Amino acid sequence: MQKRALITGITGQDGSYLAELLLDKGYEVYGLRRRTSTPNYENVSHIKDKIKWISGDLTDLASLIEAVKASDPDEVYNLAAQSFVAASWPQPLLTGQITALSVTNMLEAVRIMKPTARFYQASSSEMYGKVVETPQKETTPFYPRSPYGVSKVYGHWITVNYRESFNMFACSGILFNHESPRRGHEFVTRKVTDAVARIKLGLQKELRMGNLDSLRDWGFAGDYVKAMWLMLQQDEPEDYVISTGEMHTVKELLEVAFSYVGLNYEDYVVIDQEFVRPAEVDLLLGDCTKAKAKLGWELNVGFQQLVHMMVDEDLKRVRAEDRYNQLMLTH
Ligand code: NDP
Ligand code: GDR
Repeated sequence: MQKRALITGITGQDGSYLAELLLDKGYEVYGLRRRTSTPNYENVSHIKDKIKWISGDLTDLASLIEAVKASDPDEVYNLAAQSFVAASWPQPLLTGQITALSVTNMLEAVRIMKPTARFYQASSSEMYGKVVETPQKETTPFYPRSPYGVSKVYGHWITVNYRESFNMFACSGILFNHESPRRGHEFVTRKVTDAVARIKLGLQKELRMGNLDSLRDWGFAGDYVKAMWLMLQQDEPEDYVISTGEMHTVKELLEVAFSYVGLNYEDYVVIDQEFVRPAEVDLLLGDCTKAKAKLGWELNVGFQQLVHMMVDEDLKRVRAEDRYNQLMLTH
């Protein structure tokens, strides 16, 4: 029997890689998309026709009930969120509504319509926030440092609660930062690799950045979505940390990205208070021993390879956009 999966946040970075993975495995993939005046399918354009699209919004329970009814899923992956930490200070209530409370909407929709469906919640290393213990593992206490982090803690515990209250197969994946050429442009890796491409091609002169000292455990999104799927294939629902176990500063990210195209980041980077956060998460380093042992999950792409891959893709894209703009100017 062909399995059916419902993915929220399918137009985002992780949703697009997960949809690819599930389509390759022969799943029927349903994607929840919210209405926007100008729809953006950039990340899923290559598989758009293979996805069964359902309209809905995470903040609207009725639409989620309809979505679960229409897709009748074996597995539900709840990836939708207001996912940009920096935006969660100027928009704390919106972040709370989408990233926290709406997890309950999704769980309720599943509980009411298809309680046997397996449920994945996209939890985050941002829940650890202030350093209590390193490396951080499933048992490390949470101390979030942003409205986003606080919201994810709610999403995490309500998922655990539905598992314990209603015996639902609900798992929470505590994923550390993961990146790719499909990463949103405001996140630090993509902001840097896009700027490196533009500076190299003479289209940008400087790069304005915030805190260069924070340490992150950066992996490749394509590897991380495999862990999401693996969690839902186990006999028992559990929570897992997914990480590389290696950390780098933002400064190292700059060094690797700029030196790859023969440039020195110090010639271009300007510190701008606009990008410094009201409260910072200084250090994230994950211990994914449990995932490796129980899920058999493995990493394929390392830090340097990831940054180089992103720079290569941005060079290709920016070159193509520039050629197009030149063509438009001459016509
Ligand atoms: P993205 O920001 O790339 O994608 C977010 C997705 O959520 C988009 O498809 C967006 O739709 C959708 N969305 C936002 N609000 C709503 C809403 N109200 N109703 C329906 N859909 C909505 O995130 P990522 O792919 O990077 O991350 C996926 C999930 O994993 C998120 O929950 C994130 O918080 C979490 N996470 C991410 C990590 C990372 O390093 N990437 C690490 C740990 C957790 P639209 O296209 O319309 O904006
Ligand atoms: P993060 O990712 O907040 O860890 O959340 P982001 O890439 O935004 O920031 C990483 C670190 O870089 C520092 N930084 C800057 N960040 C941005 N965006 N822009 C800058 O100019 C800049 N300068 C320095 C930040 O201060 C921070 O320390 C991501 C998101 O995907 C979340 O959804 C997810 O839950 C966590 O990762 C795990």
